[in-house]
Amino acid sequence: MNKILLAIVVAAATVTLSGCGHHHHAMYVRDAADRVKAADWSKMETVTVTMTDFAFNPATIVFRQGVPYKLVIENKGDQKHYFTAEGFFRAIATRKLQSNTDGEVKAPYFSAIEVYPGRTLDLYFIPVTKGSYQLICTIEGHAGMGMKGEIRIE
Ligand SMILES: [Cu+2]
Repeated sequence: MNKILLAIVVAAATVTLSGCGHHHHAMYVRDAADRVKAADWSKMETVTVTMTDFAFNPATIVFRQGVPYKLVIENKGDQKHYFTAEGFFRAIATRKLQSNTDGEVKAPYFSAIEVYPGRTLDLYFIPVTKGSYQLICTIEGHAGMGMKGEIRIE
């Protein structure tokens, strides 16, 4: 398990370094660790998004810039689903992704989060870059059946 977690962190760090010098939209929040450390997590707000077969509820999720959040991503469907939102993940300072039963992963950022049926994962983060970002489930056919949404940072 430790080796798997380490591989994820290393892969993420590698992409961060190779991203230097590219356009802003292709990059991630560079000072994420400092922002995470400086934030007052006692003021954290909790937002829940529920995945079903085949929708995100709510389909539009709004966060306020600078506020620490726990985003609870729960899968109440009968199938596994992906919370894929690359633009959003590039716009936030990620603290960690946590499972209430299995542990947590600390990484600079994620590009997609898969949640098994009946399970929940919590994403701890701070919104940094204002904008509107696409949210979809990347499993074939799911977005077409309605599994898409929007995440806004205001
Ligand atoms: Cu799906």
